[in-house]
Amino acid sequence: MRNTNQDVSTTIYRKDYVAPGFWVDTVEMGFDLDPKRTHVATRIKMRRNHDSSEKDLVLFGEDLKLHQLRINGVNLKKSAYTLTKERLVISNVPDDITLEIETSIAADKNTTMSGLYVSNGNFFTQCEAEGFRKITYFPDRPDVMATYTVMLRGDKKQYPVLLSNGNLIEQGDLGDGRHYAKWEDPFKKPSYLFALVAGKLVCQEENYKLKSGRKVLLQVWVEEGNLDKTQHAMDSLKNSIRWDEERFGLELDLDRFMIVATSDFNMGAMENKGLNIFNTKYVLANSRTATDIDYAGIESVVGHEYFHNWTGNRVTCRDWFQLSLKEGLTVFRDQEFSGDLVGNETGRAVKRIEDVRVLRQFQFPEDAGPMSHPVRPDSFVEINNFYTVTVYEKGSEVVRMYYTLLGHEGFRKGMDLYFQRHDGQAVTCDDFRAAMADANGRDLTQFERWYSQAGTPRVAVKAHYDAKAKTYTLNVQQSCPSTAGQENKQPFHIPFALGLLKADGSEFALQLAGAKVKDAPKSMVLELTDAEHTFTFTGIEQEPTPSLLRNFSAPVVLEFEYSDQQLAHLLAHDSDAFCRWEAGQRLAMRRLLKLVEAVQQGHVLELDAIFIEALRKTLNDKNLDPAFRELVLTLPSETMIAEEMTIADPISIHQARQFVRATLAQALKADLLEAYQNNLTPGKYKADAASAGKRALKNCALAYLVEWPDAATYALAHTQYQEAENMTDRMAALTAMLHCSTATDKAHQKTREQVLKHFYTEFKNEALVIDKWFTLQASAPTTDVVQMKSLMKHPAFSLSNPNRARSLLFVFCNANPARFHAVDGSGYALWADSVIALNKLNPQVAARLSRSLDRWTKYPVTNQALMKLALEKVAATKNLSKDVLEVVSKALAAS
Ligand code: B3K
Ligand code: ZN
Repeated sequence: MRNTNQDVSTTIYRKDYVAPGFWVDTVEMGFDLDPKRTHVATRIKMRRNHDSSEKDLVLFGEDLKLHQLRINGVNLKKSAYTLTKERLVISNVPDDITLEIETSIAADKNTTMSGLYVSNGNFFTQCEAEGFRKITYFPDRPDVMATYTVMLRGDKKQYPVLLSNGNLIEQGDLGDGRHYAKWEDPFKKPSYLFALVAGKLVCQEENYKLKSGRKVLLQVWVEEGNLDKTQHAMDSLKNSIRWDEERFGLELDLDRFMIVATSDFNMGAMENKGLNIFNTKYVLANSRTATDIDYAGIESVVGHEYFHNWTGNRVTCRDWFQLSLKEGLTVFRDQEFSGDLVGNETGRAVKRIEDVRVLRQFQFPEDAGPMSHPVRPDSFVEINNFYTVTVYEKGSEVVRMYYTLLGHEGFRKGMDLYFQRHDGQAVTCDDFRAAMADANGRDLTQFERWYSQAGTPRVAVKAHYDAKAKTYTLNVQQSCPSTAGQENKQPFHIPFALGLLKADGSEFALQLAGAKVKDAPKSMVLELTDAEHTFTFTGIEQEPTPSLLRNFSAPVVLEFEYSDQQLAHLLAHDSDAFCRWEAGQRLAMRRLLKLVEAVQQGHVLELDAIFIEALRKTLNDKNLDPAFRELVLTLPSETMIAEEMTIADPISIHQARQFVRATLAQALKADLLEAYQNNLTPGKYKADAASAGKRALKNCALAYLVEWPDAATYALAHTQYQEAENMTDRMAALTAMLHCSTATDKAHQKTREQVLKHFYTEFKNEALVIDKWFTLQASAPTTDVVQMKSLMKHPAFSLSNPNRARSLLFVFCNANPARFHAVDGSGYALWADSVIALNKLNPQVAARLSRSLDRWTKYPVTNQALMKLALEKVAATKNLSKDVLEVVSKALAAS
């Protein structure tokens, strides 16, 4: 690969960690806010860390104007320090110093949304991972923790609201049209948790009483006009506070907790101490503008950021390689929170299945692709590229495995010890593992491999039933494919949960040979530590159907040769909801893969009765939660099918999947209509799990029904669109009308154009709804590159707003595979041009988009060649950010 950009990026290795040369005790900052030139005066009290090998004072800084530099009151001459594009290094520094720095920032020119930036006239900051260095020179690394006092000064009219971390200790008028606010955060924190917000904002606030009786002030800040959309975020915050008290005994430590929403944000939200900054997508909701999925997303992200207050903020990461220490753990906590909040077992199971689906759809491909990395990476070029599904979602699975191995109480003991040992410290994943092990008297040495080895392990199971001896033997072998830089893998410590079903659907008591126990359980967790194990169960009167990897007890691929009958049996009876759902998915995947082959070979497509009847039974089973039935009825996505193939063929995959949908629609028409009618939710909109589950099943039925080319079912969707009283139903009807196989039929074209137009006009002032309008079209099977280009010219489209860019471009590249992978390469050309354009504006967002070609070696050779060309075009672009360069270089290295 010819790459002129290679020299600009340096790889940083975990093994090179050196403790900071200086500790910081206090930071005082003064901001004079002006979009063109914000002046920042910083006073830092520092002392030498005698245990460090770093003798110079190393400060990081980027895109800053340096005006003054003083040590202990004395101005430093230029010759006294070395200033490069990214660092300020001062030698021969005394052990105890007060460092004073004056810098200025052009926040209005900052399109990266990292550091201090302006959005819609208001100031925001984003400092994780390394944005604080765009505000002042600082030892901007997470192991340097200090207390902060912040003075904000700004124009009263432009910036009536001035917020920073911690508690407001003073505010007043400056007499010159400006005012000030002084904030003090009593807790030591790393610089990445610093935040300020200034501008025209309004808030919903509430005094809230903690379990201990202490009163705190909760605020949700938004732009004027959005106060009718903050209640759900506020409720979610209160639920989070209560949950963390009850489940983990963790109390909110500040007197005030603020959430601020902005429409310009690189990701979902940020856990700055006491001043969480959120993407509007995860704050604003009312029934008119937000769907059930949006409501659930808000609840989990509000929870996630709140839970960081302990897992991330009070105990933080020593270095960025330890990112999963806070992210994996906090995702686990938010998943548990959402599961607990539903309040019943099925609800928990539904949440679990949804989370596993995300892991498989996004993390498994990442683990098998060029960006594959361990949960605790060994190296990176740009840390922002490592806020990945591996660090977050697989990281959460790793935490969940402790939970499964140690049990509810054992896990809690481990958490308690972790906080007892490390409150106020910056620590490592090893410290967390040690707390879990020590609190439970367990040896978790081997468990470390979950942090150090990349790749998705395979667990292959073979069964043997001995009718005479009444024994059932499972031979279990684990392996892990090699990944970039890791050829040979050592066995993992895998919790492997299972049960054995009888023919009537009940379960055997599990008695392992040689270990007779009283009250043998019906479900047990085996611990796999070797490459191969054999387990024999006794007293098994008839050949059982094994229910394996219950509740998805480890992030692995399970290989077992199930017969269709066994799968249908599990789908009908398994007491483990995950395995029950999984059986349906296996039945579907098996057929989908065969059908893709049939499409490729031009054979007749057929769907068998076993599958159709199994789904009919589930659909009609009133004892099952509607939300669960919807999950079973949803076929594996096109991306999941592609991952199961050696060479993915997106167009055939799409055809095969659509064929299954249309055939099911035809065979189950009466059942689907009945499910539709039985799951209506008349009356006032309620976002609770039970109502959302009903809507999900009803709308899933509708999406199937419109697959059947029949004027009546199309009219059903149209009527639902017109009469919908909430966004969930409205959006579902619109999606059904636009995404069904018959969407190309001339017959309904006018109706479709009308509804799209109506939707736009109705919601043109609701940015988050207009994002949906773009998403709907970007993911429609009828939208090709030509239409994409015209959508990109729409006046409402903007590349510089991350939400908008994601709603159109990312969706097309990631969620419309049959069109994106068009054989002429037009999708790839659009991708390359967009990555290049975004790179100039916002490298973090550009790097995310550049991940869309990760799996390029999996496609037919003609596609591969075109994808490679597109990747090379991006790689050769002048002034390419290290963010994008790292991703495309790794992709190209996979050839
Ligand atoms: N910690 C932030 C993510 C920051 C991403 C920086 N590129 C949000 C979260 O995980 O809660
Ligand atoms: Zn997080």
